[in-house]
Amino acid sequence: MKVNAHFVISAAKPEDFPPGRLPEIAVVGRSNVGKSSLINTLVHQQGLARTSRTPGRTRLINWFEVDGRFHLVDLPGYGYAAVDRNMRAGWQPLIEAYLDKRAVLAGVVLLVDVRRGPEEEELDFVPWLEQRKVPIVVALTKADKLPKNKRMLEVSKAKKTLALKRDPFAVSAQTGDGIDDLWRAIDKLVKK
Ligand SMILES: Nc1nc2c(ncn2[C@@H]2O[C@H](COP(=O)(O)OP(=O)(O)O)[C@@H](O)[C@H]2O)c(=O)[nH]1
Ligand SMILES: [Mg+2]
Repeated sequence: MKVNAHFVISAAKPEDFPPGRLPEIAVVGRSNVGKSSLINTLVHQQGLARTSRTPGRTRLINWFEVDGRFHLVDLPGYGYAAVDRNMRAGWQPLIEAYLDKRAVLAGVVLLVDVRRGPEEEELDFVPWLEQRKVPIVVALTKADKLPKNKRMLEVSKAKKTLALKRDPFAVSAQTGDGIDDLWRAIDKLVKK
């Protein structure tokens, strides 16, 4: 499947958010969970979203246009910097400002490291989004790090912990596992 994607703009504060021209799918998760890598793999363009071995590097929101149809939005990671620690839900004000006010937001892809499973931030985050009627798709990242049987166990554990209606996806940006299924889910959100 050929995907056309390009970088649109970055913003460090709400005043700099671009006008909402297309539906947006926001990719959210802890620093280093694999947000940028997943975006690159989804659009088959390594190096589009910058990836880093050093957690907490991306402090900006980045917009990527996909097939002239929607925007994938790479949000800053939460749960790493010391400044986050005292914040109630642990995600940063910029993320909250975006998610709370974005009229074109079609859904959130919440990423959780398959080896860590959902933690306090995600337990807060899911109901926070549900309250705002934002559709959520949960994906467990770095699935290549676990054998298939352990992955499936983590999938059902995460579903239960986060009280999800459907199974989260187990995905790997490295092997491409689960990427097609995640694409279909994103596509549905965009078309809604
Ligand atoms: N094994 C494996 N490593 C991954 C995968 N996705 C990301 N990583 C690694 O995890 C680190 C953080 O990835 P990045 O995409 O920058 O995370 P972000 O901070 O959430 O944007 C990098 O070293 C990536 O190479 C994956 O699917 N499998
Ligand atoms: Mg990143």
